[in-house]
Amino acid sequence: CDRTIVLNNNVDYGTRRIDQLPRPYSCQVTPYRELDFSERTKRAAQAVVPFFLGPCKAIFIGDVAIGKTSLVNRFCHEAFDGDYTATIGLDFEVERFQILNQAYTLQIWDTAGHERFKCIAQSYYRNTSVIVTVFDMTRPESLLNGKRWLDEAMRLNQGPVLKFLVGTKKDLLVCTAPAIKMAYDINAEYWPVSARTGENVTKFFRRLTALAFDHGVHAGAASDCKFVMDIVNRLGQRNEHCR
Ligand SMILES: Nc1nc2c(ncn2[C@@H]2O[C@H](COP(=O)(O)OP(=O)(O)OP(=O)(O)O)[C@@H](O)[C@H]2O)c(=O)[nH]1
Ligand SMILES: [Mg+2]
Repeated sequence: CDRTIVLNNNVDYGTRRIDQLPRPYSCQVTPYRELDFSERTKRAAQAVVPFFLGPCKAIFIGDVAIGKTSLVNRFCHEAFDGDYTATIGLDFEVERFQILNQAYTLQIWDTAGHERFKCIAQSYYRNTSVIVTVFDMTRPESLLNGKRWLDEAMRLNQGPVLKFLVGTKKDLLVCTAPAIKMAYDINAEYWPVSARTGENVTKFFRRLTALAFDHGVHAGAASDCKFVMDIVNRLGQRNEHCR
């Protein structure tokens, strides 16, 4: 049903249901230009037997104290804390979505930005579907460092990954032009967000998850990929016969 559920902790679980591919922040600053879920994804989602797509692993990387944990907490718990508590090594959250009526799990790997924890955090970089490079819009050096964080994460991932560049602290907004240029350079989709006000946070996570779902089905990256593809092919054949 389309009912929006607001639980005591204020999380709007209605936002975990996705029926259409959410839009990017700007159509100009994204390498992902599709306007809707692919036909293959839609067909697979309509199958009588629900399919199982493995969880999406999304890692959040970037300098220390730029707002990675705050961004995750705003989405997962509708909470914001003005005080800074460094992440030790890595934090982990799981969010369950319903996309085109299919269950889909987003794993959020929130890494520590502190050099001291780099080895621990990097050991979790592998086998990721989504890399979110985060920077602080009020600290230009964190944008430049973002490229280095991304290169390191890409080095440990051979398969295709979705890339996002997220600028935090939009409520303290400064110029976004360098970030847009960087997003082009690294071929990532750009999102400016504020964990303090919540601006763009839910939109960003919905977009990330829906794109990962679409690409997951499309690339046949499902853990039981053959099963999904069988359904897709069978449906395709049935449609051919119907014509
Ligand atoms: N004004 C404002 N402050 C923010 C925002 N997001 C985070 N902060 C503040 O920035 C500081 C650092 O936030 P964290 O989310 O802990 O940063 P982090 O990137 O997780 O830091 P590490 O875990 O050490 O890597 C905290 O004091 C937050 O309150 C935002 O959107 N607006
Ligand atoms: Mg943190």
